[in-house]
Formats: sequence, C-alpha cells, structure tokens
Amino acid sequence: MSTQLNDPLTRPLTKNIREDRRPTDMAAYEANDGYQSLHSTLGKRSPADCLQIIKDSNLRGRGGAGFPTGMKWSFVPMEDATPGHKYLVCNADEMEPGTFKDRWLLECDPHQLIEGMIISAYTLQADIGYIFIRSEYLLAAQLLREAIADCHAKGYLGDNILGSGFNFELHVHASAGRYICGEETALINSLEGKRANPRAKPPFPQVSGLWGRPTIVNNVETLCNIHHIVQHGAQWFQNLGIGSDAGTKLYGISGRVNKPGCWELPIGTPIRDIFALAGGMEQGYELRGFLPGGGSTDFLTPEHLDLAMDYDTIGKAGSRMGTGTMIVLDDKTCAVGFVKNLVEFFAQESCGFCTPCRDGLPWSAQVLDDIQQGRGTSEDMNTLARQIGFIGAIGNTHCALAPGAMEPLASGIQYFREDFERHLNNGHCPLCHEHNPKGK
Ligand code: L3W
Repeated sequence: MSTQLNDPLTRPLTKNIREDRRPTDMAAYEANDGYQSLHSTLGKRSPADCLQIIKDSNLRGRGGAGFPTGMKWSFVPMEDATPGHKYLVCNADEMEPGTFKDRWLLECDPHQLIEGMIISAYTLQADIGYIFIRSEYLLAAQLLREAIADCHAKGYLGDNILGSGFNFELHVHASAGRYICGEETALINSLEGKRANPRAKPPFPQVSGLWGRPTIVNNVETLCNIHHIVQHGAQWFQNLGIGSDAGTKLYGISGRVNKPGCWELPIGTPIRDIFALAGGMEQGYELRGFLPGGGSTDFLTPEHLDLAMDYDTIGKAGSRMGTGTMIVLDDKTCAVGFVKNLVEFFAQESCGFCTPCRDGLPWSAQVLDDIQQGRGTSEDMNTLARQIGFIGAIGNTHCALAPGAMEPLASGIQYFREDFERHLNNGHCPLCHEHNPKGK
C-alpha cells in the first residue's frame, strides 16, 4: 500500500490505513467521515430498514464460511417473548494458520470496528457487545479499550446514544488462547467461563446463544463493512465486487513470495492479480500450490491462478475461499512436511470432545511423521485415506475442526503424491533434508 489514503468509496475498509500502520484515533477517524453513519442512522432510520439494506447488499461472512450476513441476522427474534439481553459478539480470535487480515483492521483502525458494531447492534437491537480477541493481540486490545473509552466520552456508547433511546455497552474480552474459540459456540462457552467445546447446533446462537439469549457472532471484517453499507447503500456495495459476490475482500499471501502481505481488493479479483501484488515468487522458487483461505482449505495449483477469488468459483474448483489469505507451497518445500505441520497444529488445537478429532488427528499426524522420517509403508497411505474418508466427512465429528484439518491433507496427497512416494520409496527426501535436516 502507498502512504496515500485509499479511495474511501472503492477501498472502504482500508481507507484510513497508512503504510506505517499508525492507528487512526478518534480525531483522524472523524475527520475522514468517521461516525457519520452513526449520526445519520441512530434514531433516524429504523432497525428494520437497516436489516433490509444488509440483506440486499449480499454481504457474506468474512470469517471463513461465507454465510449470508443478512440471513443470519434475520433469524434473531425481534419480538422477544421473554425480554432480556441480546448480544452482538465480534469474533476477533484470529488463529487460522496464515491469516492476519483482522489484525490489520484492529490495529490500524479500531474505530471502524466499533462504528460497525454500534450500527449492527442497533439493527439487531442488541444491548451488549463483546469483542472476543485473540490473547496475543495485545496492542489491538489496548487500542480498542482506548477507543471504547473515547466513544463513551462522546456519547457514542452507553445509554441513550446520541439521544436516540438506544443503549449499547461494548466490552473487550481476551481469549484464553485456543483455535477452537474461533468456532462461534465454543467462543460463547468460553465467554460464559466454560471449557471451549463447540455446542451442538441447532439451536443456533441467533436464537439461543450467550446465556441462552439471542446472539450474533460475526467476524471482524464482516462487522467493519456494516456501517459503510448502511451509509452508502446495498447497490453501492454490490457494485464493489467483480463477479457474483459483493463488496471488497481483504486478501493475503504468505510463503516464498517477494512481498507477503494483505490487500483490500474487489471480491472476485483473479488470483493471479493478487500474486502480482505480492511481487510473484521469490527468485529461485516456483509455485507448486497454495491453500486459498487459511490452513483448513484444500490446495489449488498454478492451473487455478486465473480463477476469480470468490466463494462460488473457489468452491467449484474443489476448495473454499475461507479467510481469503493464501499460503504458498513452493518447489523447495516438501508437501509431506508442509501438511504434517498443519495436521499437528489442528491435533493440538482439538477440544477433545469427540473421538475422531481427539484421537484421529494425532494418529494422522503420527502417520505423517512416520512417512516423513522414512519409516512409512504403503499401508500408511491406506490408513491416511481411511482417516480422510472418516474424519473428513462432516457429520462424523462434533464440529468442522477435524474435517477442516483433512482438507490440506487430502488435497496434498491428491496433487503432490510424488512427495509421499519419494519418502516411502527412498526413506529420505532431499527437500526435507536440506530445509529441515532433523526432519522436524
Ligand atoms: C442458521 C443455519 N445459521 C450456518 C451460521 C452459523 C455461523 C455461520 C457459519 O466455521 C469456517 C470453518 C473454518 N441456520 C445455519 C446458520 N449458520 N448454518 O452461519 O457457520 P458454519 O457452521 O458454516 O461455519 P463456522 O463454524 O462459523 C467457519 C473456516 O471457516 N476457516 C476458518 C477461519 C478461522 C478464522 C479465525 O481464525 N478467526 O476466521 C477457514 O477456512 O474451517 O469451516 O454463524 O451460525 N442452518
């Protein structure tokens, strides 16, 4: 990104973000149209109108699943038979491998998230909000707490906001540090002070979430879009996207590219153009494959580079757009070690509630370690295939963690089988040896 501010109408999410990553404070935020949506919405437009705009905008959840935001919100009962709190929770527990997009938004423009959350809470008539933030994001948590205090001082949070009669309190809650807390019902259990096991769904949180009350959980990037959409309209948002999806997307790349990073681009930008922004592959390295949306998505290969990076296109290619942050596999890295590293991560992060995940993932990691260390046999490949078939099938596990872990493994074997064969046949791999002599 340049030191110039981005065009606010085509790069709404990053319009305040500068190259030096200096956080935008209240004065700078307000000087660039900040809290205008708040002033023009609260008490002036009905929550039902705001909900209709979000539905019409075709915004889809940016945390990985891509569920339509307006549809999710429409499940929240507006006429509640048993009066009580309604909650809005921001999922800022960014722990997906290779994913660092929300951190950028949190550290550089905390007021954007807060304004998005106030407009979202007004739409949903939620009176309490939590920003559930990854415990390592210390700077972001501190900046958010300061920004929340500034909002109280201005009358943007608390009781009777801007004289509208709407009340909203917002709290920052640091995660205790588990990947599974990014799953919305595990997050809710954690907020309640319980062990972070996912809950069975239904009931979905929209109906029965935090302390049994209606609760919406949305990702940081999703919530940062809301006040822009309410301010500029559904059609404006739809026009930002290139293909069938609407809006912009924060895309990222990590691995052996010249300039790993994150960019706000029209959703549906061709993958090749995102690689170009990353300056292409480092000299001496070739692209073999990439995970399009974090560590729990299926590999794609160079033949997919001209595809549009949107939910449906990437889905049809056999993967998922996920978080939109790509991890690159280069020609000097062995797919066995690459995939083992990810499966070990997911095994460690299992909540332990269901057997296929608790016992199956460490078993898969062990088999991969055996293959990498030269102790593998062809029967190990059959074991992995059985595990992929069972653990990878949604419905055999309590939540999506273990099936997600099987995605890079299954597609890694599909596309890079020669790496596995090399280990099995030779008991030794020059790529692993050169980069990782101890095979760890
Ligand atoms: C009502 C239905 N609501 C679904 C709602 C549900 C939730 C949202 C998405 O995982 C993925 C995962 C990771 N009635 C509903 C319904 N909903 N059906 O829609 O739900 P779901 O279950 O499809 O996904 P999820 O459990 O939220 C998210 C993938 O994202 N991922 C991970 C990203 C991790 C981070 C992070 O670290 N912060 O973003 C990357 O690809 O594997 O598949 O609200 O209530 N019938």
